Amino acid sequence: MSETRQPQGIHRSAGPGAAFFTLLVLGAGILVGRYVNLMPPAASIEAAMIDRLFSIMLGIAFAIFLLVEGVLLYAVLRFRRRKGHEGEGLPLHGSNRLELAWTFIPTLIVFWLSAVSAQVIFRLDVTPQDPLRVRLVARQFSWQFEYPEHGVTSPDLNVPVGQPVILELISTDVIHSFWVPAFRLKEDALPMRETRLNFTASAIGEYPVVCAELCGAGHAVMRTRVVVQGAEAFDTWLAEGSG
Ligand SMILES: [Cu+2]
Repeated sequence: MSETRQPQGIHRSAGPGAAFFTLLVLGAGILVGRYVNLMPPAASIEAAMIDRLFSIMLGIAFAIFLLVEGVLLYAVLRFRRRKGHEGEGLPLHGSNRLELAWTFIPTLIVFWLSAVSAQVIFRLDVTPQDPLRVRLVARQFSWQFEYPEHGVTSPDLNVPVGQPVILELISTDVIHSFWVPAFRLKEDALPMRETRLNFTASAIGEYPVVCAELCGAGHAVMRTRVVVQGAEAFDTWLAEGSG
């Protein structure tokens, strides 16, 4: 029994068990990234690239979770105190190879994810052609959407499907955050400084708008909706609102 606790036994190379475990971790990460979907159905053109990025991150996070918890469980079971063993455990002093690996590989992953994320951010920031301009005034605890070119004001956001929208956000008091889960988009509304959000709705329907920044006692009820309509229905809505 005691030979399994010799120091030289610790440094033997990883066997087929480790190879199988590595494959399991990678496979599970790929499956989770590919098939687990935590968000509501997408309703904007921008959603596809954000979902892709999120899936990659979820897959990597799940693989790392399995790896860490798996190694932890293995260590707990394999190196537990056994009957008849008294006294201290083995005097182990780490492994340079292992420490280099768990420093270098996550660093590479983080740099790569930063680069991919930056790409998405830059693509979201491109000013679209022929946009509909909507101004959003956020206050404790409501949203107000203004269509300055049409003299219309509304408590919910109405947009035509397929047409790019530039939303210009401002707050009259504290910081709020305009979030449409179905669009996968979120932008802060700040006092004193205008922010901007570009999007194109891709599916007709109604989608919740949530304030995602704790902004006071009524924060939880600071909700409204986005109504995405066909071009004609939207024009009718505008005409009724301005009339
Ligand atoms: Cu708010």
